[in-house]
Amino acid sequence: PVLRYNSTRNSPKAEPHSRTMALTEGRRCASACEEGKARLKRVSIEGNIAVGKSTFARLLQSACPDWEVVAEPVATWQNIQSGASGGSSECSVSNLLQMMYSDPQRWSYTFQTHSCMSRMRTQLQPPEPRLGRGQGQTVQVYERSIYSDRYIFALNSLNWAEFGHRVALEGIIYLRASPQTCMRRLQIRARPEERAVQQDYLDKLHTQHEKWLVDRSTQVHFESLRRAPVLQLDASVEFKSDPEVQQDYITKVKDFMSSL
Ligand code: UDP
Ligand code: D5M
Ligand code: MG
Repeated sequence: PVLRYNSTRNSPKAEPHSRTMALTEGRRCASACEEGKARLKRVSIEGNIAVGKSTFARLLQSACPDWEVVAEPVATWQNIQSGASGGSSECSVSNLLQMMYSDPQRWSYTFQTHSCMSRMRTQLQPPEPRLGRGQGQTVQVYERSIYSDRYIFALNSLNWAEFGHRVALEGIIYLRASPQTCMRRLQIRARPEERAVQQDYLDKLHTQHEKWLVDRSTQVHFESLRRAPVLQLDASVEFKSDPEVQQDYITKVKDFMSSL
């Protein structure tokens, strides 16, 4: 199941914090939801590990309850259930995130395939009927996308041609911060699986983000993605605890969404 930040049918395996984010329905997303163009807008939030994507996604969902903000399914990667086999009714649970960090040579490919398929499922999921519909606009915001798997982590190449426009993005929000800031936040968050993450790994991922979303020098295989506008937000500031910055960023996202 897709993990939504304010869904009434949220998965029990959503990250604990995402489950606590039931939000007040009924508030409206003034500029974008009411004045935007009449169509589906799909945008992803991209950025390095621990830059603050989930934190920002929650803020966005609170400010725009009509939008569908979808969490990265990390909690499901930490709880992969393999079904019963050979007549046994037992079902085992594995932490694929842990396995990938502990033995990348053995598990990276499996992890890439799995994470990419789970994101694909998310992006192919039709929008939930929400308040904003009927007002002429439906907005879906994903925490990362299938393109992060491809252009940031793995350059892995599933044959996506067959999905074409069904997984297209109209825009990208790039939360940009130095890899040193991300390392500091990663340590604050202290996920056990990420204890072995080194600074140079975050440096490399930062370079990949910059090439893809700032220099735009990554060779991108999809015409629509090459043209997708990027909204850059400075995530090096402590937006989590600064309501003024939050307000400014939410306004920027709404304006960006209206422009798409
Ligand atoms: N964080 C912070 N200040 C900020 C944004 C995030 O201290 O302005 C912290 C947040 O509370 C968490 C860590 O940084 O402990 C990583 O944030 P998050 O899980 O949102 O990052 P993601 O990996 O989703 O990008
Ligand atoms: O990212 C979630 C965690 O999952 C973080 O440790 C990075 C890892 N991740 C996500 N996608 C991939 C791919 N495709 N390959 C390798 N590792 C991946 P966070 O930034 O914390 O939300
Ligand atoms: Mg996250």
